[in-house]
Amino acid sequence: MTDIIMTGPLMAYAADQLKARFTVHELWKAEDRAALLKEIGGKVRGVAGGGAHVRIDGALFDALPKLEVVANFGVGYDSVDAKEAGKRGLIVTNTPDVLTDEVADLALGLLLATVRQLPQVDRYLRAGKWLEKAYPLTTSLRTRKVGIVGLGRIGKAVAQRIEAFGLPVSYHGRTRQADVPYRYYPSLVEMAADVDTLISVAPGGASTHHMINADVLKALGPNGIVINVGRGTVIDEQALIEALKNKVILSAGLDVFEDEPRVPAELIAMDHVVLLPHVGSASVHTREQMGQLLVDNLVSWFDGKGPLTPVAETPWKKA
Ligand code: NAP
Ligand code: 8YV
Repeated sequence: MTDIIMTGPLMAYAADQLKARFTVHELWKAEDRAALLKEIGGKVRGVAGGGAHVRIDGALFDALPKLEVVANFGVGYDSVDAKEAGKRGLIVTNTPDVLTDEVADLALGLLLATVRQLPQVDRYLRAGKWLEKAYPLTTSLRTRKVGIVGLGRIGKAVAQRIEAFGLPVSYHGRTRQADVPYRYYPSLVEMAADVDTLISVAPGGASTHHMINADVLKALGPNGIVINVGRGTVIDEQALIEALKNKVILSAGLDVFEDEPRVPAELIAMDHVVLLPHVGSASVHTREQMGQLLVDNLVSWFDGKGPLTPVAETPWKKA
């Protein structure tokens, strides 16, 4: 059987299929990872990545001279050095589309939870405070103008849902998208000045690092709400904390953070934010579909049929 490495724990649904088809080495379980890599690295041809915040980069590729393919569990693959993989002739795959609606649903849930303070209201009832008086009136989704940062697959699904809620949508990205009716802003600061609600669905990596910074938050203004379901690194977290503390913006709903799973104590101490532990795709239904796509990519590759969903940096041309 072909040898592959799993860099982190995967759900049994996917892990069991991999174990039935491949000889699987569970890297994250090894007490001495370097020793394990030294022992088995020379025969490993595939990597199933994700789940343990392990970087898959040149150092790992160096330890795996026979490596052919890296299948990432997740559509975002900022933990994989795909450019380096491309240079070495490796293939990287991810899990697009199968999670789009789930993450868009979660983004809308997080937006509503943040605007109408649903977790705070729930805590209020449980604390018996309703018996004393009604919960104070909250801000509203009505009259809000939404700017989406990163109008890709998930961003477009978020936009459709926002439209269904009757709110105007605009967006910022590197390029204007074809066939969308939403206003495009080449400048993020200019979009932030014209809206009061930012929803970020942009990927991680160097090109988006801290693109939502102090200037963007200031432009968004005191009624501003920031929702992030993309990657934590897209927001300058320290600037966000300062903006929330100083009422530069109103509130934030965050599913992703700069240094997961660590969340700054200042954010945890704030009662006017909603914080989720990166659960955008975390339903049984969607995680099984992601797991299946990861497995299918590896099986297809080792059956000689090529990858199903290669990333842009490692395109695949059928011979
Ligand atoms: P996608 O279709 O590739 O969309 C990404 C969008 O971001 C594109 O519209 C792209 O537009 C834009 N973008 C890329 N680089 C940019 C830059 N430097 N500046 C501005 N915009 C930029 O990906 P997707 O399937 O929608 O997924 C988006 C991201 O969501 C993933 O990468 C992942 O990080 C995150 N995600 C999070 C969860 C969760 O659990 N919270 C789950 C799934 C995905 P242009 O190329 O035109 O700029
Ligand atoms: C996953 C995600 O939870 O697909 C992505 O990019 O962020 C999520 O769907 C994550 O990749 C699993 O670790």
